[in-house]
Amino acid sequence: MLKKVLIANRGEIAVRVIRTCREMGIGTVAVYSELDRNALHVRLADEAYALGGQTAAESYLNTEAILDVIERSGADAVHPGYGFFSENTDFARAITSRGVTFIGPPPEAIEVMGDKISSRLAAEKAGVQGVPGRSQTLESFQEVIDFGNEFGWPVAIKAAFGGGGRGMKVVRSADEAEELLESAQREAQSYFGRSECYVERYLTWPRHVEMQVLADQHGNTLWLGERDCSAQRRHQKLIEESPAPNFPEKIRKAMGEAAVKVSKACGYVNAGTVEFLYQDNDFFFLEMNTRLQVEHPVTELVTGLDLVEWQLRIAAGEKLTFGQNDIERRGHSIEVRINAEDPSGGRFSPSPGTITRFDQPSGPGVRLDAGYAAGDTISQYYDNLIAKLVVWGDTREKARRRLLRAIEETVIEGVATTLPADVAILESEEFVKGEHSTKWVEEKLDLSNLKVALTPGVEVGDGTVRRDVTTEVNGRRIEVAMWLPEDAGGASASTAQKPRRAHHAGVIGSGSGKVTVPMQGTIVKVVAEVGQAVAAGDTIVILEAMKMENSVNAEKAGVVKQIMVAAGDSVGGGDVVAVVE
Ligand code: MV4
Repeated sequence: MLKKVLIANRGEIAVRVIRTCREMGIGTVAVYSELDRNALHVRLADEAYALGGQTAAESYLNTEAILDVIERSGADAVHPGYGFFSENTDFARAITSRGVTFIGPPPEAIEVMGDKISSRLAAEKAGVQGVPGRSQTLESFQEVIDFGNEFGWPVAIKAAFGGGGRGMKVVRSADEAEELLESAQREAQSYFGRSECYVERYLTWPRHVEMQVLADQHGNTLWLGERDCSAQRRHQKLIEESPAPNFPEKIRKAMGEAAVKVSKACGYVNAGTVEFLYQDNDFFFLEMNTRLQVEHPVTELVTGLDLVEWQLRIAAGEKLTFGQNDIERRGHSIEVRINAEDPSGGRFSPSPGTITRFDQPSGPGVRLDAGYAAGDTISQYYDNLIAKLVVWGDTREKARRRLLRAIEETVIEGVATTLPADVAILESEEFVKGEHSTKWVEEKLDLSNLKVALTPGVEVGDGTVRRDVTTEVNGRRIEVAMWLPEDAGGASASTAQKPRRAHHAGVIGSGSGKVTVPMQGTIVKVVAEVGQAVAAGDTIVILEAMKMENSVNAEKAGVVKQIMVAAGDSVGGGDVVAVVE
């Protein structure tokens, strides 16, 4: 077995890996950036080493610094978590050439699955269908037109070396083909450094269903069950569950077997996920994620397996001790992601800051995987996932109600969170019926009136901060919210007792007619037009920064007088991108 594992990651996934290592008696080595010197993953690890730097590139992506820590700590294996080095074959090869185990798949499998055309071909070779399409690079827009005329419109143009939905274009008719192919190639070049694109039939109302697999080094590959991740917004998953609702057992089995075939076709070892689009009782291979995923706990709760434990045992060369027929799936599990984002009006703007209070939910069937505790700061430099709240229930409806109960118990102050949006989704009729698709959150779910009380501890734009206080009037306990000057300090906050109902909230901008971007990044879309009347909160442009798309919104109502940027422009923090008067 492995003796000492270095976790080349931070936040909740580093904490997750450390926990299983401790249970297995394996030593843990944390690494940290300057901002994470006292982060939760650092506090929980046996040993921790500074990488220096603040941004991901300076710290968690600094190969030399991590190789140096491997050497100094004597770690015999590295768990990459997700993101960062998890799908980086140069890193994997660099450590294995030093005799250190990479807890993940062989680099060749990562490479086959890293490129959309080669992964489509690998799936096809294994007898698993992708969305009907052409597994070749497009040479001219005429090929798009010919394909649409043969298979029907709309069609999707995708970047061969892309991912995460970026650069995908939906072509509704032949006359759009030329312009959209050019724009897809341009975007592919700028995002991924390769302009090659290919064409597929576009599915209009698909669900995202993915299949978890485990493969050992001895040729045993098993499927564990699916996760439905259809509740997404701009390719950011919000809620995941297992099993998928309204999903026939026959299809589950066929999808599981397809996932095993795809895994074997690329020589896969360790934990992996095969993604499918599911529509009209048919499923199509989309891509394979060659890492542990954020939403892995829902599979753990229905199967009773510890996926990190199996990642470690497989990496150490152990055989799977169970077969396909031994895997039981019981009940239903749902996970919500708690991000430091303000979902007011459906905008999901980043809300970095210090968590001043964090009351964690507990009770039957509740699991919280957090990367932070009260007093910790969510930095603008990293992913803003604070925690994942995961529940188990014996039916989907019981799990859903349990999750709503657990969310009510959760109190996070100091930063706004996505919990109000999670509640809106969990309470919506479509989610209750399990009829939502990948486009439902963006196109159907109305979050514009999201009823958000303001989060205690978050400055609301006029210099005041909400503080909650409990009083007693005629012997009855009453909760009172007060808006006090920001500099009145947290003293009154500390006297606050937990509200009977948690308030999950957002921040409302006040304001100026100048629309500025909060941080450095790239404009990916200009949404508003000059001359357009906008309300406070309406999106003007979309900014991509730190791998996230952020809506940049009008702070006041008026008419858009000027727009200074175009899609593709780089901007710096504080730059004025539009004027509303
Ligand atoms: C599609 C599609 C419909 N038809 N391909 C978006 C992310 C990328 N990995 C693939 N994506 C899609 N590909 C065809 N032929 C719809 C999506 C899609 C989507 C897929 C999975 C999860 C969420 C999504 C949200 C919007 C679009």
